[in-house]
This record gives sequence, C-alpha cells and structure tokens, in this order.
Amino acid sequence: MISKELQDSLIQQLNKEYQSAYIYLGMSAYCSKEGFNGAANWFLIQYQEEVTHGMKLFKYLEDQNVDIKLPLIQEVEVRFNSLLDVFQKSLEHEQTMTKNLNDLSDLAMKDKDHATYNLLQWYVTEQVEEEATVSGIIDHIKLVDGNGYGLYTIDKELSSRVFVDSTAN
Ligand code: OFO
Repeated sequence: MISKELQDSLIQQLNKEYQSAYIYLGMSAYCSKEGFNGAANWFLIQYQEEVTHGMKLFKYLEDQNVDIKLPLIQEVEVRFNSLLDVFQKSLEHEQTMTKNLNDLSDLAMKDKDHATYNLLQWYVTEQVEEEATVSGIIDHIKLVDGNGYGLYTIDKELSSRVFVDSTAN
C-alpha cells in the first residue's frame, strides 16, 4: 500500500509527464513554424516518449489501486528565440524533471516502499540519457554558431530520429 503522501506526489508526477508531452508539442510547433522540420520531428518524438512515461505511471497507479485524479494540463509556450533557445529550455525542463524524480525517490525510500522506488529508478535512469542527448544537441548548435549550413545539417540529423517505446522493455 502506497502512503497517501506518496500517492499524491505520484499523481502530481503523472500530471507532469503529460505536461512535459504538451511542452514538447509546443516546441515542435515552434520548430515547424521556423522551418526546422527535423527538430520539429525530434520534439514530436519527445512528445510521444513523454506520453509513454505517463502511461507507464498510470498503469502502475492502477495496479496499486490508487484513486487516480487527472489534474489540468497548463497552457505551454510556443514562442522561442532560436533553435538554441528551444533546446536550452528543453534541457532546463528535463533538469527540473530529474529533480522531481529524485525527490520522489527520496520519499519512496523514506516510506521503505520498494516497489515504487524500483519503478522510479527506471525514470531516474531514463533522465540521465535524456539530459545527455539534449546537452549533445546544444553543443552541436553552439559549435556552428548560427551558421546556416551548420544549422541545416543539424536539422537534417534530427529528422532521422524515430520513436522507440523505451517503456516496452
Ligand atoms: Fe523526460 O521526463 Fe518523462 O520522465
């Protein structure tokens, strides 16, 4: 039985996963509007990933018989200053998500709730990969320093990303 405090926090996290999906949909819309179709594709896949993160948590809460609530998803930003800005905002967002997941893990550990702690470690590990990937893209964008051909090449690389359901394994 998950403690009431942890249940409420997990429901908040469920909301944050779907909020994240929506944030990435907004970022995809911005990139598409600016003609960065590869980056638009990349963020659209990020959106799909976040939906699967939400579904994994939703399923866990159902399995644990938690009374699920689905709080509102807030409006998100669709305007950014540049390709660099949108990826920097994405990294900042993921760093906040990592902090949330670490705090949740601390709570599960305090409760000696091994099942929930175990589930949360999947998310914590996923965050390491996500932050590293976005940091790598930011480094490349900084490297080309606004050069049109460089940005075109990066955008082309981003177009090759395909959706893989990481929650399936
Ligand atoms: Fe990248 O945030 Fe989900 O967990």
